[in-house]
Amino acid sequence: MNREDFPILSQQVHNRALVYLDNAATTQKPQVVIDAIAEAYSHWNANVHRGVHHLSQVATQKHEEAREKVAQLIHAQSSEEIIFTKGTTDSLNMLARSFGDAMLHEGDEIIVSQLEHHSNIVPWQMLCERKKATLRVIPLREDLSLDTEAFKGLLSDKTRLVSVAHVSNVLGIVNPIEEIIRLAHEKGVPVCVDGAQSVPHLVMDVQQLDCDFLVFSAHKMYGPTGLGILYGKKEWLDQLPPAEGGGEMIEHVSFEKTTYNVLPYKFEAGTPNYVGSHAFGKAIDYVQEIGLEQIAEHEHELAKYLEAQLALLPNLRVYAAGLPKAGAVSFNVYREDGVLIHPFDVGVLLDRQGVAVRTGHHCAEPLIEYLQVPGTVRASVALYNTPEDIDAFIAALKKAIMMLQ
Ligand code: C6P
Repeated sequence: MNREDFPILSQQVHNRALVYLDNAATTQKPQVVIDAIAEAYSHWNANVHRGVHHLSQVATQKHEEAREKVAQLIHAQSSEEIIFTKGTTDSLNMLARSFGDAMLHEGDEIIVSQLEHHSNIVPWQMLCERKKATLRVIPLREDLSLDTEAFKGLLSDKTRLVSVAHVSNVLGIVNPIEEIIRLAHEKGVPVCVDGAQSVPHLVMDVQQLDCDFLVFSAHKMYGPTGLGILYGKKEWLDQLPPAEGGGEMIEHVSFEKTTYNVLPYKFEAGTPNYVGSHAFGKAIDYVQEIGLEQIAEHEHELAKYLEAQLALLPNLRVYAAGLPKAGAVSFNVYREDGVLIHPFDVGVLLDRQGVAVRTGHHCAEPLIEYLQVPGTVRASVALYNTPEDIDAFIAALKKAIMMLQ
């Protein structure tokens, strides 16, 4: 699917055609996105929301058009609900700071799950330390799905927020986020969805999902690095304080009293990444032209094929086998004598054959510890991957396993 639009993919790595299966870490960029960055700096670079001059007006218009595109992408009610950040991690830290300052008190609780990325653990942990609050953790069932019965038991009148990944970056599984949101809302608790691994692979509708917050990164969806989104329902964003102070986020400043700007600018201190937002807008146009549903279907078929091919190999464990997945599959291989082959060794031998995968703890140490392994090998797909990529990966993996016996 449109592989030729991505110039980086036509290169060789270690004299082999590149097979890029590390898309959950970051996706490659189509030429339209690369061109958008060059175009911005070549033709209309100027600071936004500050100048009456022509270039500043053009830059402001492009930045705000991109915000509209993001709002449409996730079906937000209005672009006021779209805050540009530096990435998922920044969005979560901002929310922890803003929500935490306003809403959390000693003895309160925040719920995350066992399979979260560090970015959806550490900011809440730091907040809990500041506020003398407690972090609660949704456990996993034996099949590695979230234990929603246990989640019901964790929800209490002390719970202030639930923050859970929609799709696990390690396991690739799609969590029962609708059920989590429904159960939390029954208790009047808001939910933040970490969409870093879901927005690129699923059709996202925040109004239908009814999540209170959604965070994701542009770079995992064919956009530039250094740009992310914090979506929040307007009624929440209106009542939350800004997380950071500076230019852009103010209405009026004096030493006696500063008043804040309207949404979404209240949460955007300093010069924003307007070149990044413009380029992300082009990435959104690009995926919408292909069709988000078609992309989701293509990736679903690829991930299914990948899992089925892995299942044919002996002495290999696919994690969360058979559960609904979006984008990523994690596994480990064992020697014939039952000893685990270190995922780094597998990763290095795959790289030598031109295949890029991620190995290690994937910034989700609590999950890896729970699995009682040093890490996993993770292959993750994007719209430009093909069944031939999977075949090349499996052939390279077979060779690697043979060498590591
Ligand atoms: N996961 C991976 O290889 P940033 O780095 O801010 O763009 O995204 C952080 C993040 C948060 N939540 C989830 C579910 C994620 O997958 C990630 C990023 C990459 O799995 C890089 S560690």
